[in-house]
Amino acid sequence: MKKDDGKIAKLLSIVDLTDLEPARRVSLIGHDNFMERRKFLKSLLGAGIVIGLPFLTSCNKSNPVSEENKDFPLIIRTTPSQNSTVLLDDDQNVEVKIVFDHEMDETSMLSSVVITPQPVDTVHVTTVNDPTNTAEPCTITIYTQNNKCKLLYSQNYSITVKGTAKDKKGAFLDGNKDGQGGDDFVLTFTTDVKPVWPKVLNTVPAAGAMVAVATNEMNGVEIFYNKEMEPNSVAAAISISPEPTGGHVIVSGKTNDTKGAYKSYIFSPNSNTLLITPGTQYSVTVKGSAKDTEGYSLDGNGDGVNKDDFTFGFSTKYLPPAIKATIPTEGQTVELSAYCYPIHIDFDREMDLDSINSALTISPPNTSILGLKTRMVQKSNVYELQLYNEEIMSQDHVCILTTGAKYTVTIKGTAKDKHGNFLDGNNDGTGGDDFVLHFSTVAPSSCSCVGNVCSCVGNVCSCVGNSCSSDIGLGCPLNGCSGYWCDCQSAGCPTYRI
Ligand SMILES: [Ca+2]
Ligand SMILES: [Ca+2]
Ligand SMILES: [Ca+2]
Repeated sequence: MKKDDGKIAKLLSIVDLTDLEPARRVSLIGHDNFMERRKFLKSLLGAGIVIGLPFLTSCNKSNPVSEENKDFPLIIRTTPSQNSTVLLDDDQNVEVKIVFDHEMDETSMLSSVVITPQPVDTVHVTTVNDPTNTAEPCTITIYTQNNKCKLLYSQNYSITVKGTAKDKKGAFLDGNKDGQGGDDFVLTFTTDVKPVWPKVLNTVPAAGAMVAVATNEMNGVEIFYNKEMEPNSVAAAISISPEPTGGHVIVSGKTNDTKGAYKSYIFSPNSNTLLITPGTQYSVTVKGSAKDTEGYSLDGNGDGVNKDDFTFGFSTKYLPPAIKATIPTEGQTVELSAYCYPIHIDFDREMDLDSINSALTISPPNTSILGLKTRMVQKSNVYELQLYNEEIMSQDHVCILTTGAKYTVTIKGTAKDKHGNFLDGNNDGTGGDDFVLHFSTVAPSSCSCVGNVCSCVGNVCSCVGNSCSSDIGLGCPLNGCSGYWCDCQSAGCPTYRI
């Protein structure tokens, strides 16, 4: 090192070093051994010996370091960048880092960094020197906790690194990059307005709703949000208790649903519905850890502070089984041209057939020698109770209905579904009462016959001899119909009947 030019080494104090080992007796005077002295003094401090340090003063106050240190440290990069607008994260935090082109003195850095307005929490500064990283040998982190700085929304911040910050060699910061050290660097940035937290707008079923089901399944649970949610965080945040039968699956995303733009849907695996147990109170929670696609956490209770849970509950119960439709319809007059006629009663769910058979009466009674039979057939959205005599004759018709009669079919309220719920015969929402169906029968209006061939227009008719007759009480004796009832469909006398 050169001798100082215009600089004066000033010794403030000294201790008697004669008790130390000769090798460690190093002169405390003179610049040539300055670095060696620093090392030595450090060891003295480590040994509990307190001494005064010499410091350098300058005749030229604008250039407070020795001229051999013209290589003043510069700030080469900042996070946030200069004059930027900063989005604070979920915790109102932002990462603040300042990168220097020199290794910097940690101690000087502690007193050189000032942030205004002052954050609510205590500000810390950590200096990390990395001599192996020649591009960015020193980075300081300014933080309040977890390496991030908690700031306020909608504020103009400035972070000053004073010109008193110095590098490892003692050269002071050239904050304004004019080639001279000892002046401040100022980073200014603005924090953005408070973000809109994600929250739950509504749910289906609604909170506190009673869900009445015909079976052990209901539509999946829908949760609608004000913002698009990040599916994985939402899936991890949603729970339903008790666990639905066979577990549950959650999907989240955009929707065309008029109920909301963004939703989560909870349903059962291998189903679009949710398998539940009627008579159960369910609770659904979306934890505050659910995040939107911007990374902001849920404001579950909607109070403007995020990171709290949303919870709602609903109950389930069985609806009593109900009848959705019948053939014939209530009060219908049936043109009984075919001797037989279908009687169908559609239930909203599968019924216990034994209980129906015990509860079923038809008046006047069916007198077919084949006896009256019943069965339940699953259709698209109903279970159809079919009354019939003999399947091979006519798929599902009840025969020997009398023309000109008034029929009454009754199913008592003792009929029940597979879960033991009694029939709601009068469809008032409460089970245990009778269902009654009335209809009348009349003879067919007309049909025509050519030779032995019956042809009917609009109606099905029976044939007697060579003529068509509406008298279904007689047989068709000719042309293979002898002894049998027959009816003609679109043409001919095609179907035998016992
Ligand atoms: Ca400068
Ligand atoms: Ca909240
Ligand atoms: Ca009822």
